[in-house]
Amino acid sequence: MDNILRSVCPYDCPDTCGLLVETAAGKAVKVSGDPDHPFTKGFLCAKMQHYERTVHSERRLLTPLLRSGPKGSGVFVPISWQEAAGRIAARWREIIASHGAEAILPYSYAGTMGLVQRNSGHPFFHRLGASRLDRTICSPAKSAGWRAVMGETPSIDPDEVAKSDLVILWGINAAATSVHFMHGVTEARRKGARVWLIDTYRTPTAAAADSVVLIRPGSDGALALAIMHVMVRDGLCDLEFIKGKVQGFDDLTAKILPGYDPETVSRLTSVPAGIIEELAAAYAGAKAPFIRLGSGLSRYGNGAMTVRTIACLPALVGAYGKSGAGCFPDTATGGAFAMGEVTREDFMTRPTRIINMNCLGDSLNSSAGLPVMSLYVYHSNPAAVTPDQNAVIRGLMRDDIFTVVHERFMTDTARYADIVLPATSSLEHTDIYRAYGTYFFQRVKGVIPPVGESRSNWDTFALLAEAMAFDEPFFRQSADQLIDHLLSIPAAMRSDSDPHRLAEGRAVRLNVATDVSRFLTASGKIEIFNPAENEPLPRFLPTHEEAEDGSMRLMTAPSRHSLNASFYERDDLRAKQQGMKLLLSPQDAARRGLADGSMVTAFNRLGEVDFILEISDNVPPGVAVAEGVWWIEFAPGDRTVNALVSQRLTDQAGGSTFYDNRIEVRLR
Ligand SMILES: Nc1nc2c(c(=O)[nH]1)N[C@H]1C(S)=C(S)[C@@H](COP(=O)(O)OP(=O)(O)OC[C@H]3O[C@@H](n4cnc5c(=O)[nH]c(N)nc54)[C@H](O)[C@@H]3O)O[C@H]1N2
Ligand SMILES: Nc1nc2c(c(=O)[nH]1)N[C@H]1C(S)=C(S)[C@@H](COP(=O)(O)OP(=O)(O)OC[C@H]3O[C@@H](n4cnc5c(=O)[nH]c(N)nc54)[C@H](O)[C@@H]3O)O[C@H]1N2
Ligand code: SF4
Ligand SMILES: [Mo]
Repeated sequence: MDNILRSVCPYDCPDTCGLLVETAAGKAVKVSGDPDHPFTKGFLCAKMQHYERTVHSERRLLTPLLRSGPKGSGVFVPISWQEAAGRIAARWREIIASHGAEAILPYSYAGTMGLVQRNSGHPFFHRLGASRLDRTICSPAKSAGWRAVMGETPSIDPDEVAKSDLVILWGINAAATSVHFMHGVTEARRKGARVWLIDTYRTPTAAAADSVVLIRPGSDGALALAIMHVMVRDGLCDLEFIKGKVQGFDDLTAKILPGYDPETVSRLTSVPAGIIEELAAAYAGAKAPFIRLGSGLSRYGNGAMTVRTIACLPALVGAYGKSGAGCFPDTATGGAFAMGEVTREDFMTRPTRIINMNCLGDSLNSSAGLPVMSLYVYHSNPAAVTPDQNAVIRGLMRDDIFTVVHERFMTDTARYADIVLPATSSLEHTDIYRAYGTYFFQRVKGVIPPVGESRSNWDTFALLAEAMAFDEPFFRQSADQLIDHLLSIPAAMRSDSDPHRLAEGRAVRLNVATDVSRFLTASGKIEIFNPAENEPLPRFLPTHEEAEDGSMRLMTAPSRHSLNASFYERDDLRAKQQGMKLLLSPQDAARRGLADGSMVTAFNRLGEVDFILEISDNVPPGVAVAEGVWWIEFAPGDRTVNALVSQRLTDQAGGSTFYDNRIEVRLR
């Protein structure tokens, strides 16, 4: 054994676990959790316990590839990096001459969360003058809804949950997506806290809850208003806190809440009125009520408004500012690093057009305006993860669009590329990582050499910059030089950070004032009434799919054994998912004469997808569940879940609406 080195989990997960990697002969042989990490404490989720199997998978791409068969056939020949870069530059010069640089579209998201590797395309494409991508696939509506009430107020510390006596896990499958947060929940429960879960089906997190409330998809805003209705009706609000620190309580009480009595809301939400009463009494009666807000409920046509409404709840009981109480959406640590030094918007000579990433399908197929003539995909897998898979694949099939994909694996997207470039894994490159579910950051170097001829995002853009003859010295620095530069710019959040721990690759705490007693809003108060919003008061808005036509709302939920479309390269983790399944309630299956284990086709106006049917008591009537974002290669048919998801956006911030779709199901 050579060495045990520190690293960090690069995936899009709030925890950002510290890793210890054992290496031997230039390979990673064992990956374990770093016990020195103050939040993740040496425990890794099931996905990362054998990360070395991902890093050294037989499926890793080892050389650049040039397409030699028809688009999508997956037939390629190896070429050198110099040839690949030369071909890309030559084709882009032609496109720039004939259509202008805005005909080139970058597409990236969160294959790696490292601040430099993740953003290393920004300076390049700004300098090129390419179209810009609005990166709104995850949960911008959640942020918008939160900001409408709380402004820039920092989140509380997630560790506070351990001191709570009533925890609501709201629209979050935390047992899959926030495993370390669950340690705090378990601790609170051990001390007597009661845990409520509010979801649309019984997820694996239900096992950790005392009460599970199954709610009609997209109706959580109405539930929050009913809880407030009961608290006002029964005189359970903290009027002193409200008087000093809340704006708009009287307006809400007079104009909005009367319409949301438990009986009315029971019809909107399918939650029995008695449960609404019980939840309201428990919430108002708790000493330290803590809401952990997931993203699921924000991915609807009314998603921002739903989050905004829930964010008002703690204000009514004075929970913000109390130990162990409040509402935790994510941490906001944007001020920790001067990211403009990485993204370099100043390299743009004029503002270029912006394309919403959720609408990639329409953008690639549109004949109106300037067409997309080239797509450059890096650390994202749009053929799998993006809404409206059929439209995306139709676009990727176009012979007139020149597609380059920089990837670790031959993904659904890479299969359609003209040129595929091999990417390093996080163990092979340097970066700096900032968690979004805790207040830590960590700088790590590559612990093994690049596998095959793979190159990091940063090094690839350096090569492309050279091929495009960009003469800015910026493109000739190393990723480490840029990280050194970032760290040399002082920031209040890093004023206490220990340079020795940082140099050793250990997690370092950001110094954020998490005692929420000052509110960073325009009024300085919590803004239930926010005059800057189109709707100055929260109310219940409909989703895109309110029609009750007997079809089912499709939950495109996360799986414990994958992360978006990542980890499908792993035979061991795929096996744990036991095939690409659709979960239906016994009632919905019976009504359609469908037996457990049969092959079914789910369909709507956008597409058809084959699944293995599982009849499950965990799913209520009117809901269908498809966990995980499978690769087409392993699907029972030729499409996966996002062929059933539309490109429609959220009420604010242009977010995805993954959960706001209906399907019907028949025997295949
Ligand atoms: N294992 C694993 N971990 C992950 C991921 C993964 O795919 N797998 N993805 C990562 C990423 S990118 C993200 S953004 C986070 C997301 O983490 P979460 O916030 O946990 O996930 P969501 O996909 O937003 O969905 C959470 C839950 O919301 C429920 N839900 C859907 N609609 C509604 C509704 O109308 N009301 C209520 N109350 N609940 C609803 C879903 O059934 C689901 O159980 O997780 C990250 N971590
Ligand atoms: N049905 C359904 N669809 C979803 C979701 C869902 O829960 N259900 N979740 C949605 C959400 S919340 C999100 S955030 C998006 C996520 O969408 P993406 O960010 O596209 O997520 P991944 O599927 O993880 O794809 C990332 C790809 O990056 C590659 N990669 C990893 N590291 C590197 C690197 O350093 N360099 C390069 N060049 N490549 C690298 C990986 O091999 C992987 O194929 O998906 C969305 N789509
Ligand atoms: S995916 Fe999340 S829980 Fe799993 S190792 Fe990575 S950061 Fe930790
Ligand atoms: Mo996400």
